Amino acid sequence: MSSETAVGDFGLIGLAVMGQNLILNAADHGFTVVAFNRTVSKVDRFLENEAKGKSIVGAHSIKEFCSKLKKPRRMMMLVMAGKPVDDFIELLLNEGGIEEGDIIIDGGNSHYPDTNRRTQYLAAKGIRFVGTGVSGGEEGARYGPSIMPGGNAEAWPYIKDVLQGISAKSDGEACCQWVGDEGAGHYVKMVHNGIEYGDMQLICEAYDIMKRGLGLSNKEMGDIFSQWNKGVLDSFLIEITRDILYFNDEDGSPLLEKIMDSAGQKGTGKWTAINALDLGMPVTLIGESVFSRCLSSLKQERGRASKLLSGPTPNFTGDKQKFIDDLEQALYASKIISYAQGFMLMQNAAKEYKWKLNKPEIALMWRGGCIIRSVFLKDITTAYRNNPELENLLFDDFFNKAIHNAQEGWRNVVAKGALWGLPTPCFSTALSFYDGYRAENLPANLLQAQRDYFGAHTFKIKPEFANEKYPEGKDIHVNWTGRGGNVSASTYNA
Ligand code: NBP
Repeated sequence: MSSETAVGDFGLIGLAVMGQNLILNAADHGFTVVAFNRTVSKVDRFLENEAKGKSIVGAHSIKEFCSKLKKPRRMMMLVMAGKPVDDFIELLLNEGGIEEGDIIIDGGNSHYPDTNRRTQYLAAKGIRFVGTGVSGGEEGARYGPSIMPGGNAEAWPYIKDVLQGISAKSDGEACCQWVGDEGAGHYVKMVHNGIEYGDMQLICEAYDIMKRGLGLSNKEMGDIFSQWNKGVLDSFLIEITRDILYFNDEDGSPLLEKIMDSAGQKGTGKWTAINALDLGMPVTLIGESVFSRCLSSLKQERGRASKLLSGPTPNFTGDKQKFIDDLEQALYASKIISYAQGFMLMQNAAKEYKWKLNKPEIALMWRGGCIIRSVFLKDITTAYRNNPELENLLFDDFFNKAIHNAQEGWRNVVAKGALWGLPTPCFSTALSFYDGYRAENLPANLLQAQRDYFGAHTFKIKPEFANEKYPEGKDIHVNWTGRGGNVSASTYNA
């Protein structure tokens, strides 16, 4: 095909909900987009309908797709994560005729180790690979998602105009910045999704307490979420929860109460929790939010357990409005903990994987376009802009004060949940983390003693008790019973 046909500024493979909307978004921003899809009939359907009259051209083969793109080619895939991404890479290499310097962007929810592998594989062939998180669902893709690109940094100057052009803006700043090397973009998107799991579960716990603990109607709960959306909790997820609570079915009753209480998941929350375990980071809130979905999915078994296992019945007395204010504080404080944990994880991953992550920019990228967008992320951006080396979000003055002020209400809610027999896994784990994190002394001394008692796993002595018998910094084993030997196990941490 002649070079006159190379009209495309940007190519997109994958015409499902995300791909189609991102193409329309890019066309609105003045880019000529070339569209392709595995099932080619979808290309024509798209061109005849949504894409009609726009600067969008179709391709019916991968060769045609590549030939219609200006060089260096800028191509994005929005296909199901996993094998389809590898298959398309091979097609582009073997049949598309892509060349050195061309750029392939994977915008799907790929697992970051796959992105590490693909970046290296393609770099060896002179192809620049970028793995980017895209968040915001259908509407975000159409009008401005949060975009988190990472991978081969050489690609960034060539794709910055397109990605920042189509991304959401927050206070005039693009919610799209270069995240870091290899799988860093997909890693940050994974943590974003984990945090999204946590935010959603926290809201569900507040709903449960209002419904079963306070006996509020859906309209009353909708009014409360509407109120909360004007304060510190102002966010997309609080806003849609308000709308869901107000939504009535045709028979006039709330649709929400007809929906099966068994949650699904597509894996990104689980990946975050597994990675936190691998890195030894106490990201407890995301972990609990994943387990909460698992527990909910045991619907049949829970039905049987509800008839066999006893517990208290919620019985609220006192000032309802005061308790609702406490609940708002519990949600706010737990959310602060969740984000603090998420940033602890990313900070550690950056160290472990030797990425240079830009924390203020990450918070900025999440401020608009994505599912966890909120006013609160502006405060996180400010905290990290004030001090990019901030050891922990909780050490920032603003958040330190915020969590201090929220404590009384937070503790009251967790205590009432326990007394009423209502589960609050994320409120509770957030509070336990907070109390553990701020404790200079934890009972891990006993744990170490137990480990040494039964397995000769050794312990270290507190510096103030060090002496000749118990030297400071050394691995010590004691013969606790007089029966064991003096040989200790080798010391390593898994
Ligand atoms: P889907 O995740 O439903 O994927 C559909 C696309 O993948 C279609 O183009 C389909 O082609 C293609 N595909 C499949 Br399925 N199997 C294939 C295979 N074996 N080989 C080649 N192509 C294959 O689409 P989506 O919901 O638009 O999401 C796209 C990506 O963006 C995913 O990775 C998703 O996780 C991520 N994401 C989605 C959202 C969201 O809100 N939906 C948000 C953020 C990120 P076909 O038409 O021929 O079947």
